[in-house]
Amino acid sequence: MIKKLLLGLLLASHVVCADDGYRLWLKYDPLPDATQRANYARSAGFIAVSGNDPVLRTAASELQAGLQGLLGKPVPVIGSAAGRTGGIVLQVGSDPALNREGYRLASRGNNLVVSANSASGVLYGAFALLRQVQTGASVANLSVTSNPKVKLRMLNHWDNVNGTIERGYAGSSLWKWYELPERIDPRYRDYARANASLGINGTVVNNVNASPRFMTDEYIKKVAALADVFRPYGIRVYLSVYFPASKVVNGPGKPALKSADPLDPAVRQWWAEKVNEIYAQIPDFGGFLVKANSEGEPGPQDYGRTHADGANMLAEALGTHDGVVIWRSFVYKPAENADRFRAAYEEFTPLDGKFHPKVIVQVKNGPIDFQVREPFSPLFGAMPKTPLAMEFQLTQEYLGFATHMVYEAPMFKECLDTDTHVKGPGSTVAKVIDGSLHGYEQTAMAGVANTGSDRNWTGHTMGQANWYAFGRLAWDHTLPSDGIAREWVQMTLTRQPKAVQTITDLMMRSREIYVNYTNPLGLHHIMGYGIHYGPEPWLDKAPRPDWRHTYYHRADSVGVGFNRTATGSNALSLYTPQVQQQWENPQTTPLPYLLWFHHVPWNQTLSTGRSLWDELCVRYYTGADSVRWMQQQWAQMKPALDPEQFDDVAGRLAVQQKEAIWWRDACVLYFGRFARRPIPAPFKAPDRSLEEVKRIVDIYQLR
Ligand code: BDP
Repeated sequence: MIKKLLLGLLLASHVVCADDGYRLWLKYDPLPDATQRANYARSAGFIAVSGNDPVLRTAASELQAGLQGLLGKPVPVIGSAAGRTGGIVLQVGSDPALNREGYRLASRGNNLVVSANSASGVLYGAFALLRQVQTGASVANLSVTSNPKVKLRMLNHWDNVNGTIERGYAGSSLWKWYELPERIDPRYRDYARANASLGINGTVVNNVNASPRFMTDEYIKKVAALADVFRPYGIRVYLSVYFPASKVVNGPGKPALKSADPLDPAVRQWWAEKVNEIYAQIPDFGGFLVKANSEGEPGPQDYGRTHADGANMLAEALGTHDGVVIWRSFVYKPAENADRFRAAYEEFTPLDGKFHPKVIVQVKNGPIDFQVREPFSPLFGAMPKTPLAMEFQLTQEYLGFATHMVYEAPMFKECLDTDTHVKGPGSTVAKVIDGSLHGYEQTAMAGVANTGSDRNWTGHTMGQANWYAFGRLAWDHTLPSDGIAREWVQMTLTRQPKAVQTITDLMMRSREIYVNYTNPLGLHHIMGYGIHYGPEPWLDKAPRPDWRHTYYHRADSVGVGFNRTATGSNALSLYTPQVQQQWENPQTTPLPYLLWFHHVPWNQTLSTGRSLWDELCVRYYTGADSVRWMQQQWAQMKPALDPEQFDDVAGRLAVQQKEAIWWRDACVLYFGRFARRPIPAPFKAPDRSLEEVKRIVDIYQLR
């Protein structure tokens, strides 16, 4: 009786208690339906696990905590299932159907068996089983096998020593460097749990614009303390490297060098010793991430060497340690008439085949820089002898920070599912990344993290879905975006079927809506200078030509857009003929990519039957109007949601609505000066002038 009463109270408190979002998708509140709880409970009488492997122990304790919460009853962890039925058995074995981290969930007799070829595999299986229960899926006659398609599934934190996060919008860094290694914030463990639940197995803890401090003994100790927390969750730490660290970091017991030339034996020796120092403290250290000769960061080219020379030097320094060098391809040189689109391709393709086997080249999804929509980077498919990793950005640097709701999975999938045609039809970007196209040994996918010290981790509640979706897609890029969204909503926000459907729909449309009111038809790089927030298409002064926004949209009295065909920069020629064919003719280029490749006359009729100018206006206006629709949809969800989570999103949507109009007005007023055409009916011209809108940007950026 008392037990029933307590459970009742627990269930009731779940409905009225405000949820601050801290628990992410690992809430484990009791399932509301008693029959369902009883059904699951019949298969969860115990959790059997033998041995003391820390990762296996984590699997058991996570499963225990999760099931106890969801089923509202204790689930004992025991050493062996011998002679017992009606429970869950965790097992490491040797299963030819599984790779190193894959798992199998199977009903065997009256038990549920979670098996894998490694303890990490069992951990991922345990979380998969929890997900079944969290989303109300049946566990009867269970038969699931799942293998990760990519080996290194990692977050990249752009976190600085002083606690700030480059492009972070959810508070300050999670890592309290000033307290480490002595004090371990409990949040580090919760961070690891969340990642492990998705199969993320690596984390680069510091900014790619790296401080040399991370190569000092003092910081290696701090990083080692984090690694100790993450290890039982199957997560390895990596460090971003300041390439000339050998010139600034002393000791232990020796002064810094005069050089960072990767071919200088003293420099090579310095790195070999540094690597040994790191591995002495972090035996499972994952390796290095490097941004070199890019945006002012130093690199091997400062010594007349190539990216391959630099990367290979670090790879050789890793020696026999089990680590990798992840070298970023995000580079571009200042050159007045060049097209930044071509830069990475031109620097990296000549180096194909020249990299050490421990090197992976990490490529941003598009050729420019995490814009709201980009064609896939032409490097994908063009470096068959070099493992290429995908770099996605979860933090919404160009997608409205933590204010605008943009569910990113469809954007990630759009890139992954695109056909490069390099080895005939079906040569998708995903197949380049997962190694199946070129037989890469190393495979990796990275997401630039959107986490921070905000209580709900990501600022915008809905931002959690981007972390979630990235992890799920890094595990299996064939998962559908809507399925991932649905899962996340059920685990995080509500289990009410109608609300799950409505919110999933909202999420699925959110990115296209954002594209429409900011950069429709393939416009790109017209956001606020430096801050990368709000509209600033008029920007025509900046230290580099390719930081000016007029460089990207090229609006004039004839039309708008960047001609990247043979009559322009010819960046299109970097793709296979089949891809070129899709994008070379302005009459047939799919509208989302039109202005990426063509300078299109304002009066040209598009496939929609409207002129370019009219179509642009339709997109800006309907895009902004759609945010009202999002607000309305969200408002209707109130009864199904926790009040704090409801309010958080409702408030941010209100700002988004105001700012969608800001974007719309700025862009139609600015481009309208070139097009010299009226805003088409039924839309009304903005009731403010371009000068007024420009002032908003100035105030916003405090310039
Ligand atoms: C740009 C960001 C900048 C990063 C850079 C990078 O604005 O802060 O350092 O990407 O990826 O988009 O290195």
